[in-house]
Amino acid sequence: MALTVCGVNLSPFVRKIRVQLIEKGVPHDVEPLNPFQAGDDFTAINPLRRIPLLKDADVGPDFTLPDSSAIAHYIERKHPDSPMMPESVADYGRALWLEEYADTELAGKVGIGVFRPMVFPQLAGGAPDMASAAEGARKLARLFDYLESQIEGRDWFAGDRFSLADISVATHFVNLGLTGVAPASDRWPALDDFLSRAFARESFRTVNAEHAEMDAGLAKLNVPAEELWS
Ligand SMILES: N[C@@H](CCC(=O)N[C@@H](CS)C(=O)NCC(=O)O)C(=O)O
Repeated sequence: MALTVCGVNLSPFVRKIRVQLIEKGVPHDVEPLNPFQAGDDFTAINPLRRIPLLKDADVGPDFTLPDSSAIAHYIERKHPDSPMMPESVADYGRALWLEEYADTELAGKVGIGVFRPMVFPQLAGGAPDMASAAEGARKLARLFDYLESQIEGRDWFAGDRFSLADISVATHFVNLGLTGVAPASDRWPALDDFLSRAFARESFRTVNAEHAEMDAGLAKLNVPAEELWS
């Protein structure tokens, strides 16, 4: 297949690209690449040493593209059918902004703040750092408030169809879910509904099924929502 997505399935950014490709019906391969174990040659391909990385054999055997946003918009240009970006200029801009917000703010506060202390030690055979994760989770209320304000009264974050903005936001909630944390539905009902709609899609169901067994074996954060966000 022409396109190959390199990375690991627990990465929210790798998931973002895989969900996009599944939604668009674009055939692709997935190749394991762990950025923490990659050799020195990885630095020449991506000086930031991060995943995902896209290979496109149509361009040439050495063609690689790093960064989920660069990759996502490259894919939109290369495969314009089943567009994952809204048509109207205003919604297009809004989708770009929400993608950026998710890639930076959500990624930092969810990924570094909660997912890493909970899941990384367990993957290495140790115990989760519940105290750090709880401290990280407390900081999420402000982000959930913002997302609630942006999704209230609508089905999708940008325009009236499922888009890259929705994928970019929802993918971080998959990682959050693996820690046992989810936005409380009584306080953030529109966000909770949005996540149910997004995760019911075949694309998310397909990629999430890959780590369902691992999810069941992971210890979850043992602090109730009322205490986290009182
Ligand atoms: N802005 C980048 C972020 C990618 C990123 O941070 N990926 C993580 C995995 S989820 C990574 O490769 N981390 C390796 C590291 O921090 O050394 C993108 O959108 O692709």
